[in-house]
Amino acid sequence: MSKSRNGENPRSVALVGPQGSGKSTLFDALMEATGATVKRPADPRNRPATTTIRVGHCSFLDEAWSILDCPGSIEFAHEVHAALAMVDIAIVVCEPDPARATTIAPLLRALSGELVPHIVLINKIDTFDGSVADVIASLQAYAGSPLVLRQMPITESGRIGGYVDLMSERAYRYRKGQASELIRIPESMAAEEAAERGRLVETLADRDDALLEKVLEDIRPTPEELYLDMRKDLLAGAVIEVMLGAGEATHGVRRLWKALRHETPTTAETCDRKGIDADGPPLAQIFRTEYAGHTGKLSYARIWRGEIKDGVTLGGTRLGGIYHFVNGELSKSPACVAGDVVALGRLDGVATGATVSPGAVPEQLPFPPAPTPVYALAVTTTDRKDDVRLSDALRKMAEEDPSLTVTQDHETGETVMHGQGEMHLLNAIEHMAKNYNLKMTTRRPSIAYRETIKAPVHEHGRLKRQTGGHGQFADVKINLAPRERGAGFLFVDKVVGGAVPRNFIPVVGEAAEDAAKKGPFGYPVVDISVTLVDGGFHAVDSSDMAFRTATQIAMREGLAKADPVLLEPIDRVTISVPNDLTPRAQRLLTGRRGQILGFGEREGWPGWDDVEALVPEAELHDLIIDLRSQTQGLGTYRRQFDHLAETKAPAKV
Ligand SMILES: Nc1nc2c(ncn2[C@@H]2O[C@H](COP(=O)(O)OP(=O)(O)O)[C@@H](O)[C@H]2O)c(=O)[nH]1
Ligand SMILES: [Mg+2]
Repeated sequence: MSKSRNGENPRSVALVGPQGSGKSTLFDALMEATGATVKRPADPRNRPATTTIRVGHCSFLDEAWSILDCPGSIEFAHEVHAALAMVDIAIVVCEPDPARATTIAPLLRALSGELVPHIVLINKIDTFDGSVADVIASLQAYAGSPLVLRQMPITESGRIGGYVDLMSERAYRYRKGQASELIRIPESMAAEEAAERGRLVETLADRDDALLEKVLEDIRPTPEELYLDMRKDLLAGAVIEVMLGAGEATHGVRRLWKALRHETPTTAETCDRKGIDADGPPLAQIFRTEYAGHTGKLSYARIWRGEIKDGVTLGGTRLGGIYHFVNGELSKSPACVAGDVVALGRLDGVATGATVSPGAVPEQLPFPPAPTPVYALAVTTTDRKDDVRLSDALRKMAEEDPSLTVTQDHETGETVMHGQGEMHLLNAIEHMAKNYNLKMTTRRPSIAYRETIKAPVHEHGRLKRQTGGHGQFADVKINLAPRERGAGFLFVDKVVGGAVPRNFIPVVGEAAEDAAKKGPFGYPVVDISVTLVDGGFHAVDSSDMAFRTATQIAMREGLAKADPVLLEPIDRVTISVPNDLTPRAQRLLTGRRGQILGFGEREGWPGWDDVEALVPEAELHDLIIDLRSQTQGLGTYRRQFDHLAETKAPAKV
């Protein structure tokens, strides 16, 4: 594509909002309105949930655009943050339901925090029969700046059939699949319309003295003055424009396009907002990585500066293809320019988030950090022969998705995937099954139980074997004693008079420590001391091997008699929720054997609480699932290992 036909740089917009609010449907409608073809799902009610950013390129009134359709589920929030770090503007697509306003609170917070200009679209207006003012009032509670209604709904026979644009003061009737029809403002609405426009003008006048003067002198501002103010305020994050629409019925889609066209910041303005120098060598930033079949690795990038031609060296690798997304297909281009969002081919070794420049190592632009994992699953192949392919697939998956990490548990031998929820991980498993032809099973990861002893014991281990000529002999007497929690393993030598020769003593120490790696319940034994107090040897038949075996015997028998107990890891867990849900969070924790430590205001989050508790790790596996289901998906938690505690839970070996 490169530059727009009118010579302007391409601009980009992200569609964000909760799952099911209609972003993907709106994406299709926006694309279709420009004449692009889109592949619509056979049944719109069965559109699969979006799990990765979908990019589309199109041209509206001779200007080039990239649209980024983002996932809605909180489990894929990292993709959303990555997209927001790239685009010129975001459209927050919401349900027309005041009760659902809380679900976009974190998003509105992130947008105002990161100063991304945004428009709120109250969607699904085709089936809405409530009050738009109520929806706005409920959203306002979570927004960082005043929401200003741009379009006033016209209700016809109980349904919203059109709108009055409050800036141009023109009225339109929606027509499915077509541009809306210009109509006269219904007379019954005149007074209400004047009041609503007055509110809009006043909000804009807050930041424009010339406009304020006109308001005071009762002079009517022109639509052009209002357009300019709206654009300026939107850019500064001082107001949030609210529009109405219905992607499915294509209501308000052209109106939205026009707003985007007038109000979306240019690449230069976005660079300015982000502190990226306008002058300098070409610059691009990778925001997503994908392994796409025969095309190989694709790095999605926003071009911030200059022009990048295919074949140049980026991040030490020769660029192997520049792709735009035209009509739902990858389309190869010889070059891309500032403003473009493209996929760059075969940039091996270039990670998601990296800033690249042809032939150079540029300063790295900030990129959203990967979120802390909240859910984990152990994964195994059903056929051991596939193990190598599994680790290769997992490495690529983790590279594609920074919010997915993989660890290898040496103690249990488990390969564990960590991520943002059940859907996130199962989605990754499904992707691997399909793209790498792997058969896998998953289960909850094992808990790292430990054991210790509660009573001191004296134990005697003796090896005496006579097999023909050369025999084996060793004799050890040890005291086993519990140590303080966290004190670890200690070996003490108290042998006197050479009962055990010096050269065998370290062997006994090592064998004792080794034997403690697996206690009577099958888990590592911690916090004990082993004191060698006495023993015996034979000048010919004693050996390292014999002393090792005798020590093992003493340890095995001694540990079993020393009142062994199982220890489970306890984590310090902090749940963050809107404070009306604090009691719920507390119940969730106490219901999981949690010991509440307290709660208080979450720092920097007015209206939110942090609830802190000590909770056994064994109870945390699906905490995030319950927490989200009880908090409309808003609750989050973090955890940290705190200590080991005795447990009555039966040992599962
Ligand atoms: N009534 C109505 N339903 C819509 C509209 N847009 C989308 N939907 C429905 O809302 C559901 C979710 O749509 P989708 O675009 O997948 O939402 P996303 O999760 O935000 O991408 C689907 O069943 C759509 O048919 C709309 O404008 N009006
Ligand atoms: Mg979607």
